[in-house]
Amino acid sequence: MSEKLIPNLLVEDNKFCPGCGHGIINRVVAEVLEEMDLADKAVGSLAVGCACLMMDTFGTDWIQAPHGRAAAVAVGVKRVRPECCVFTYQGDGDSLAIGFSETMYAALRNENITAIIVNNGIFGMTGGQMAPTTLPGQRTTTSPQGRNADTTGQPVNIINQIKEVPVGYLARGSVDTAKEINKLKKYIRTAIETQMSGGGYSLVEILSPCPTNWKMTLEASLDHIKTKVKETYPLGEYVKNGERVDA
Ligand SMILES: Cc1ncc(C[n+]2csc(CCOP(=O)(O)OP(=O)(O)O)c2C)c(N)n1
Ligand code: SF4
Repeated sequence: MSEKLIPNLLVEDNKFCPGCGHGIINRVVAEVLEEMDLADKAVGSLAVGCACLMMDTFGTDWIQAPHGRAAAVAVGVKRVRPECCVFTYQGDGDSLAIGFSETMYAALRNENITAIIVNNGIFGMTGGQMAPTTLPGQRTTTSPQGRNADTTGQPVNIINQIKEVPVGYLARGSVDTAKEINKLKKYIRTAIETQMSGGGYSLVEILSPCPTNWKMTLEASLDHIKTKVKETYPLGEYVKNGERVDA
């Protein structure tokens, strides 16, 4: 008997660069939706960035919002189709720069949607510009001397912004090791379970490599996440069933 290795939702090979974290995250999301029997009920909302490459290869229904507005569109879909599993899939530039307001207000209203935010610390598709999540000192195409937090502010930690208000589920995962990918899958499953049981807003932020714009090998990119990015963005669950579970 042949073993099913690739989720049916991944209808074509992805178009991400070699070593990109988006490909792993796509697979994890697809596995969770299929295992929960939600593939036919899922509606994704995305806007711009490398996430958009999914629309041709990830076989669920998609709506493309204007830059940053995926959360607002997802809220509209969920309110009129509450039986659907409605999720946003966005990069950090999209969801936390132009879309910061939409992301925050969906959380502040505890809207019953799931936000998936892929934090690679830069604007990927447009060539590696500084994002709200760029680490202090990190060189990007628009901060060639390294990000100066005195003039550009501290990195945005969306989970710290949201964890003080009533929401259903908040977690931060990573794709830098197989163990972390397994944990990430549990986080995404719990987030979607929260939504489908009417438990309110759920968000999973994911630390993800962009070897192309970091100008690093994949190995160096994963090491960068382990040794640098996690210091600023600690992993784990922060809110579960509407209660704080972080220390
Ligand atoms: C209104 C508008 N402004 C700017 C852009 C250009 N733009 C396209 S993708 C992108 C950055 C996306 O970065 P991010 O959300 O971090 O996703 P990544 O590509 O890194 O996965 C920008 C600024 C646009 N498409 N529309
Ligand atoms: S530019 Fe970066 S985020 Fe975009 S597909 Fe390539 S590696 Fe992934």
